[in-house]
Amino acid sequence: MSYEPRREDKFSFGVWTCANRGRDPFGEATRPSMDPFYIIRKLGSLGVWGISLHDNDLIPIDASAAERDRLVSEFRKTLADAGMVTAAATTNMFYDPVFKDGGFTSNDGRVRSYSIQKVMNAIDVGAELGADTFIFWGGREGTEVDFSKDHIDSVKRYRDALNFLCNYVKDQGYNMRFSLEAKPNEPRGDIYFPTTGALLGFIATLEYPEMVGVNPEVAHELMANLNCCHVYAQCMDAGKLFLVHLNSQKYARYDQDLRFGSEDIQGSFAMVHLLETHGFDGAREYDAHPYRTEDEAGVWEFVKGCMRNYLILKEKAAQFEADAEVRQIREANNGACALWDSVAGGYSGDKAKAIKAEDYDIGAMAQRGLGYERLDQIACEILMGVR
Ligand code: XLS
Ligand code: MG
Repeated sequence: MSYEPRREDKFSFGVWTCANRGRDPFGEATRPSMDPFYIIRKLGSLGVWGISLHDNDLIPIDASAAERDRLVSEFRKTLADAGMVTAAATTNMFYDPVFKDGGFTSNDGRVRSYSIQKVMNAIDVGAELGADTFIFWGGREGTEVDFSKDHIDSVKRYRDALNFLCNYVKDQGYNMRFSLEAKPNEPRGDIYFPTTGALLGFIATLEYPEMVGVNPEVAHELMANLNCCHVYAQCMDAGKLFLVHLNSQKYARYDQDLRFGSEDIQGSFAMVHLLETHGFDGAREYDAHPYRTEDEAGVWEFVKGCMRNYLILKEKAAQFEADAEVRQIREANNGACALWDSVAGGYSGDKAKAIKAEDYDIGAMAQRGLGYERLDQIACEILMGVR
């Protein structure tokens, strides 16, 4: 296999990932800036299907209306020429100092209403660029000082904001859904809705829950010490996995946003295996950035590496699924049971009686080894390239 990305692979990159100049809290930028149009053309030539963008990745926060219109139409044209799509749009509600204590959850009502204005404008841009998904990552929505906000008010304000914005989308007749992204901390000491599970609970309280899903990011889940593959699975079951933000992360650190597959190969394999074996059809979006050590050539190596690693792991997932020994181990463990089938078929009093009346030899049931040492070793050997 060539591992050459094709549009059908639905790989997408945030414009900000390639535009990242390597600035960090301790050091200046190490790369010159690249304009978004150049980034799109380059990504298109590398087989990328879509891009995502924050409003201010394209339009400066103080741009005039004419400047905004010019940039949006040039962006549209560049995308069309490159044969690409806008996978998602979002709002930058974290960079400008006005958001230093949050947008929707700021204590200042004028900051909250300015946030609604900024998001509505960004939604308009997203709609003009053909995005059907709009991301909300509330990086400044949180606290360092827990006595600085009424947290119940914060939840209510977040809900009021999202309800208002869902109504705005409907009112405009846009074909657009919202995707919420969790992160436990950074840049705030604590960010509201720190995990995807917290967001799923919150979504159920919104006015239009069917319009709202999630885009869990690998590094964010690992920062919260969670298993991202399990997170994806629960979201898929709930019909809420709108897109994924892929990257890699060393254990228990800050948000490193490393090239997908560069760390935790087995965890990355598990995610690709899940997405591919269950026919996930959303964008495989990379939200990561090149090492600070890289020049422009390194940026494109980073882009190619993210997609290539995914495709290699996809091939390995298919190999794992086709492996006769893997099948044997699974079959040996998949004990059929008519009583269980009756549970899955729904409750009845008679079924309850039958299950209660059954004699379970739990000693015998517990005795058999399950072969997971072997199963994991097979996965390791496939991943290490010797099987
Ligand atoms: C930051 C987030 C951010 C969102 C989009 O940690 O991942 O990049 O995905 O605003
Ligand atoms: Mg992200």
